[in-house]
Amino acid sequence: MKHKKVLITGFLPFLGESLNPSQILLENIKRDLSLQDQIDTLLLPVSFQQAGALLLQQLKQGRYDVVLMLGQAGGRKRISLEQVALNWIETEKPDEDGFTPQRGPIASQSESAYFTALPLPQWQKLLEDQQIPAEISLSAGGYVCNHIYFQVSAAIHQQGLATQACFIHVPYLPEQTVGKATGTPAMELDQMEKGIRLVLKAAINKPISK
Ligand code: PCA
Repeated sequence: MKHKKVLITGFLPFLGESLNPSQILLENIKRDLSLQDQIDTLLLPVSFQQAGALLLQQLKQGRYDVVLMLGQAGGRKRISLEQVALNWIETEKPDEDGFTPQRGPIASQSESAYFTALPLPQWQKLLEDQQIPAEISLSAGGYVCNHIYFQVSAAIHQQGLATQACFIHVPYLPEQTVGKATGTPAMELDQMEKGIRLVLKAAINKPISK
């Protein structure tokens, strides 16, 4: 059986946080020698201008069957498998370049949205069977994560770069909730990592159908 080649991305910390769980997950997975031949990793800045450009550059260099993008969604309780990449920016918060883009479409000539073709219900079940809280989410937000998800999805559909993509948001780590409102949800790193590895394994082992 031919294995798939997967590109996994994560983000640096943003908006005053001292860490980003997606960066830690990426670094832990990168250290796993058993995955060396099947994955490439790319850490991205939380920048509207740079993140998508860096990612598209990487997609032009390698041949990837699947792109898994990881990011933090503070306030969420579960690992969120993002179904939709929306052609829209909506944020009042600046990125790490200090840039706050205006509300509006990302690419006015493109589709309004792209839906991932990856089997999110199967992935959700895979995680829930291991008692890892997971959900299918219909919005990756209006900030940098959705921005790269849309750019990658558009590149897949318009230029044939890579084959399939999915964005996965993870909650805060417990230490990030210190100083935030009581009851701010979080997930332990071990549980997050187990979940992401399950998805990664499913993405890698799925035989190439064409
Ligand atoms: N989360 C942000 C950007 C970087 C990250 O980890 C988002 O959800 O857009």
